[in-house]
Amino acid sequence: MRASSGPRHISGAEKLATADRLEDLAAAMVKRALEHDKGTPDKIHLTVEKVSVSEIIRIALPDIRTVHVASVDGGRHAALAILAGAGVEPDVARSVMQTMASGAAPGGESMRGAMLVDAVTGRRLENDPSRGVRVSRMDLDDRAAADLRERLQQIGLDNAHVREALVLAAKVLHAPGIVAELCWSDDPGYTAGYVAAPRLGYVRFPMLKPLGEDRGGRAFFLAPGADVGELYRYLEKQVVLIDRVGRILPDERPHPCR
Ligand code: WAQ
Ligand code: MG
Repeated sequence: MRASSGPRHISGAEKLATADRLEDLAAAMVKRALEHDKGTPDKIHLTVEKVSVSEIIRIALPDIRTVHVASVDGGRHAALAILAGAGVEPDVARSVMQTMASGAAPGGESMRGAMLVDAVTGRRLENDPSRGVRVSRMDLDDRAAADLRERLQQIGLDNAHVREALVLAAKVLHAPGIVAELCWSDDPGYTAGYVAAPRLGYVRFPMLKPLGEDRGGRAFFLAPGADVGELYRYLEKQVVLIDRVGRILPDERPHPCR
């Protein structure tokens, strides 16, 4: 589903389901589009595509932990340290964060999808800087979904932002040539964001942007020489079903000396 108001992207969501659930799912997606925090859309796209079971890759969710930062600056500082640890050049991480904060699409709006960035040179590699790359065709299976909700409930984090971000990050972390992902929401009421990396898992920061701010985004940092065409194919087309959850690791405080 993708909802917009004039040129402005409002919300989007991806699901995988069996054909018998299609009608209910379509209704739920329309309802969701109409009830978004960012406003009422004047256009809702529903795209339904048949995929065959033989195309499906099954993977696990990443481990998840929260770093309890006390401010947006603290959050961004801690996120930069994690990105550097994952192999993103510090200057590149800083500049991408700055771009995201000021709206990564031309005109200073949020992009509809994600930036693709060379983790060493900082070069932007996406074909269209307004759209970016949109990750699609991924979801949890029923058992993993129930398992995830139960575990997230225990730590007070069972909300759609967290569940869907984990699913998207899981697919991204399995992509060829991915070094790390940086994300924070474009919903004005949701300040949390995360850094994800293959060896570190999903690291959340409750504050990565100020309350009321609607510029959000995603950046996928790539190893130099990564095959951008293959990455597009994987992120947009490969069907990925998540059948296992990851661990929930203990909460952390930011390291004061970093
Ligand atoms: N593919 C690529 N980029 C996307 C996609 C997608 N399918 N969906 C959204 N984006 C980009 C786009 O630029 C949005 O502006 C931006 O990401 C944010 O999207 O642990 O809610 O759906 O507490 O607003 C993360 C923290 C929440 C969750 C992320 O993202 C937590 C969130 P949103
Ligand atoms: Mg949003």
